[in-house]
Amino acid sequence: MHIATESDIRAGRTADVYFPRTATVLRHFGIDKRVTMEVRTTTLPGGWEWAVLAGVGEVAELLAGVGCSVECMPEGTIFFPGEPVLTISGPYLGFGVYETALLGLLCQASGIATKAARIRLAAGGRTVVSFGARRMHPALAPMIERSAYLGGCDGVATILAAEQIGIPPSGTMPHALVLVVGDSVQAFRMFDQATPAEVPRICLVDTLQDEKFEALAAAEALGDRLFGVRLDTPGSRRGDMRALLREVRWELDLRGFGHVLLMVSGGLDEDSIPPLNAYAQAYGVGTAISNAPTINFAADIVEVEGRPFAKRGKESGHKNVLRCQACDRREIVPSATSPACSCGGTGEMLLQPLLIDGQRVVPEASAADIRQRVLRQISTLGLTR
Ligand code: PCP
Repeated sequence: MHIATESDIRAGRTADVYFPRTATVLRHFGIDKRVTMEVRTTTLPGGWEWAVLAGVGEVAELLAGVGCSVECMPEGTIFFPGEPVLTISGPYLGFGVYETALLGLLCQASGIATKAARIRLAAGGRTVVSFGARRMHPALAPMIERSAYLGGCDGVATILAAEQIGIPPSGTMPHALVLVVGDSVQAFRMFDQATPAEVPRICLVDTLQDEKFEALAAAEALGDRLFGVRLDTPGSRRGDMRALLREVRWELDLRGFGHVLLMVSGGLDEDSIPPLNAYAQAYGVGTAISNAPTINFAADIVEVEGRPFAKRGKESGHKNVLRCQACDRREIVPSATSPACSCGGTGEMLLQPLLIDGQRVVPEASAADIRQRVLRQISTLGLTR
């Protein structure tokens, strides 16, 4: 397969070639200087005003044992354009070759987590399941689905990702089951009979007949055991998805199947979800999350041998982000600043030590805790899409 192994990455074999060439030049002339490198982005894709930092755990793994020190916002922190999210200090030759890899780890995971958080906001309290592993290289499925979960998805579809997160995988049934069995109701019954009891019975009701009649047939076949129906209505049949859901809801309720939830999937994104919220209780979102825009973080040297020094267009100096606990103001400050706000309130520095001389100094939080951190900030900061 066309994938790099962990040892390829650690050996610098996924680096842009100019980094190892730079190391060769510096070594040839016996130059190695202590630098501070800063990771930040000045803009976010699609006019986003905020983003979710993800990929930190993998950066810590990548740089563990490398003789550098890292300060970082905790994984799951909401950040804004211009704010440094991570700084690395140490001899350049120790970590410079990892620039490509560490940016890739942060850029993709943060883009996915941010998109998932935006979908979370669009869906309100309704269930959102990550369905997008199939759109990406399978080697990335655990990272993609973990990032989706951190951003606020309630569940993930693939087995290994769920296992690594520590939650059961979420799934309903594919069209393949109905087609191979050859009849919807028979497939619903077989699914019910042969699937472990702990799996919620959610029948896919768009394969062969109209969604309303398949939903009613599923409800009549499974009765109280039917947890929900999923509408993955093909694009060619989507006249008015909201009206279709309203009709299915009405017909189920009329016959005493009010307990059956409606799940929608297929081509959903943050703008197509809110109109469906009146009737849908769950969404499966694929491409919009797994193919989220990447966050274009840059890594720039801002200090050399303890002196502020940066390229044109970049503020020099080792920095941090001060957030005031009293007035909530955020300010980019020199890292040596005392954590006090001009309002008189106590501030906290958002970038905290992650690695000191290559040793991790804070344990990795669980995916569930990071996800809660994201959801808490979205609420306390009053973030909107
Ligand atoms: C879902 C649906 C979407 C897939 C998931 C991801 O698959 O068909 O195409 O959604 P996206 O459009 O947001 O990327 P199933 O209905 O389970 O697919 P299948 O036809 O394989 O049964």
